[in-house]
Amino acid sequence: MNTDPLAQRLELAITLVREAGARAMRHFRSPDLVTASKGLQDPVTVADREVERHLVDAIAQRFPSDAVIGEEGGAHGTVRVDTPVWVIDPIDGTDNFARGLPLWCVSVGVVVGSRAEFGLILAPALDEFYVARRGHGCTRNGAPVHVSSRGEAGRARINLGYSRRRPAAGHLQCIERLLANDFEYSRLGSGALGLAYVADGRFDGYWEAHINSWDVAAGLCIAAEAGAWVSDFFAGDALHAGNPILACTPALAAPLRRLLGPLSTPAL
Ligand code: LIP
Repeated sequence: MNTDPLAQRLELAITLVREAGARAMRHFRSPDLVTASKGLQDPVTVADREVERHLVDAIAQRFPSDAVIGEEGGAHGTVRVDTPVWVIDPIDGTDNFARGLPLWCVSVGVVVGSRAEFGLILAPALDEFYVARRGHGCTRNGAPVHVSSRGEAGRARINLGYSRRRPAAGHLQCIERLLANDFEYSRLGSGALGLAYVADGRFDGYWEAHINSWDVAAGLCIAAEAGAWVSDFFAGDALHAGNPILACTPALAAPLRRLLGPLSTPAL
C-alpha cells in the first residue's frame, strides 16, 4: 500500500471524480433537471448539490481530519496550514451544464498551506480527464500535456472569465486592451476548463478579475505542471474570499501582467 499521504489522497480523488462525473452525466440534458438561482446569472442545479454531497461524504469517511471547501456547501472541518484542504467545484460551468452545453467539468484540488498539491479536472461530456501532481507533471487521459509555445500577441488567444462579482467595466477594459495589443480573446464560462485548456496549449492564457478558490484550485496545479506562468492566487485569504487569476505561457506573462495587472486587485 502507498504510504505517501498525498498519493493516497490522489488515488481516492481519481476514483471519486470519476464517480462524480458519472453522477452528473445522469442529470446532463435531462428534461427534469431542476435549476435554481443563487443570484444574477448564477444558476445552481440539483446535480451540483448531489455531486458535492457525494464528494464531501466520501472524503470525510476516508480522511476525517482533512478540511473540505465546496462551492455549494461551504467549509467542512477546520482549515489548518499543515493539513490538506480539498477544494471542490462539483460542476464548474454550471450555466453551460444547465443549457445542455458540454463545456463543464468536475474540479477537485488539494491545497496544503498556500500550495496546490494536486488537481483533477474531468469533463465527462467530452471524455477528457486532466490530472496533475506538484512536481509530477500533468496529463490528459494519461498522456502528458504542455502549454503552447506561442509568445507573440498577434498569435495568442486569451480565455477570459467574468461574473457579476465585479463591475463589467473592468472586463470591457480588459477586452479593449487585449484587442488594442493584437491579442484575441474568448469566454468559455468555466474557469477550471479555461485553465486546463491553457495547460493543454488550446489557449495561451486565462484571466479573470475575481474568481473563487473552488473554480481554480485544481486548474492552478494542472496549468503550473504543464509549464504555465501562474499568478500567486493563494495570497491573502483567497481560499475563502477568492482573488484575481492569470495563467499563461511564460513568454506572455510580462506583456499580460502589464496590460491586465492594473485591472486586477490585488495586482498580479
Ligand atoms: C463559473 C466560473 C467562471 C466564472 C463564472 C462562474 P460556476 O463557475 O468557472 O470562471 O466566470 O462566473 O463563476 O458557477 O459555473 O461553478
